[in-house]
Amino acid sequence: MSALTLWRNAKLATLTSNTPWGWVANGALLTQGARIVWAGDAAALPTAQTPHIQNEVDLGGALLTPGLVDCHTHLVYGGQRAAEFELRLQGASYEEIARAGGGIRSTVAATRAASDADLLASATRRAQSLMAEGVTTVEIKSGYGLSEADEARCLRVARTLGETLPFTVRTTYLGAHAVPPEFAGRTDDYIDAVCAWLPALQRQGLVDAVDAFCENIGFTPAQTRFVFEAARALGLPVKLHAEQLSDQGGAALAAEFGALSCDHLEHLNEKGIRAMKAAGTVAVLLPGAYYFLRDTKLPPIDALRAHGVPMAIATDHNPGTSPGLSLLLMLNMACTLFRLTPEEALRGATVNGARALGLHDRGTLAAGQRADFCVWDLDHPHELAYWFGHNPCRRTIVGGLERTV
Ligand code: DI6
Ligand code: FE
Repeated sequence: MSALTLWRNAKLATLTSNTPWGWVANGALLTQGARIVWAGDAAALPTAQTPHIQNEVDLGGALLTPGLVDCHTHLVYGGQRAAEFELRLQGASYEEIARAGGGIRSTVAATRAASDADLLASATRRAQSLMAEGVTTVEIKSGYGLSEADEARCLRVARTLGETLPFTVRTTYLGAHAVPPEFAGRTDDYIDAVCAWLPALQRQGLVDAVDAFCENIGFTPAQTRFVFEAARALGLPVKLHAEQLSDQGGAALAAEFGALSCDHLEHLNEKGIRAMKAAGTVAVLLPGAYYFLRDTKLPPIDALRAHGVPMAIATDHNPGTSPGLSLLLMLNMACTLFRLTPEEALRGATVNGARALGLHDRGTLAAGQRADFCVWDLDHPHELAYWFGHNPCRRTIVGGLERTV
């Protein structure tokens, strides 16, 4: 057996069981390379393993959790939209700005104008902010290129981030985010193009999943179905921006395609909830967008909980509706605004976030999982959802190695 590292003298929120937090008061972890080989009560450390321990790290009684997973971001884009924020403060709505050609389309223009190096540099800085708070896996969507070349460019930048920074990147193709100016008035033609670009993007290894914006200012369920059929034909999993601003029945449609997740969900109805439950689809809640749009319609949290639909929490980082880069602040907002418990919020940014990406090898502290974990300057995990504007992340271990950001 090859060398083991013992991480000892820690409090563990393993999140492995239904016991509160999967709590282990006097815990330890054994890692081998990029994997956890054992996690549990220090007194139960398997004696067969001890001769193979080559390194020992004393964590001084600190709190350990799985590495955080931000399962919904739009991290790669050019420009910013602070002027649009001011317009909204003066009374314009997000939909009005979008219909007038601003919104997503203005970021598309800025993204197309940006060089690859600029896109990579700005996305790197954003990724570093997320990582500083313990994010070890992030999903990044395209959707600000909206041409074959620019979508490929943005997805490539996202892949490059994953190759150059110490975290995992999963990429999602969101060609169906908005209609670009060259397709104005020809939405169905644009959807055909979005579907036609997909095989080449997949061949270049740029796509882990496919998403769409099913909305009155986005795409209809029928158009979304075309995109999903194209994804299914290539064996790619789907996700959906569903029921954010209106009830389009998008969640039920996505569930029909076995979607990994439906995201936003403020206007989700009972039928959608049942369909998501039956399909094993994760509900990704995005309190940053709810807050920044000053939304008042809450996602149906009680019903999601009653039906046992797994809930995830993410930043939705994007320049229009959620310019924040703190997943910990989202945990706080998930509790204050959406009334999740602190434990639901943490599970949402770890094990359920991973599940929303189709990843089952991370999100808990257990044998066989990736050795991605955070060491916090905290006594108890409920503090993760309590403090805000303060970063208690002391160390992050990714694939068994300590990272410096
Ligand atoms: N929903 C969102 O919250 C983002 N995209 C989407 O489909 C917003 C994108 C933007 O305004 O730039
Ligand atoms: Fe989004």
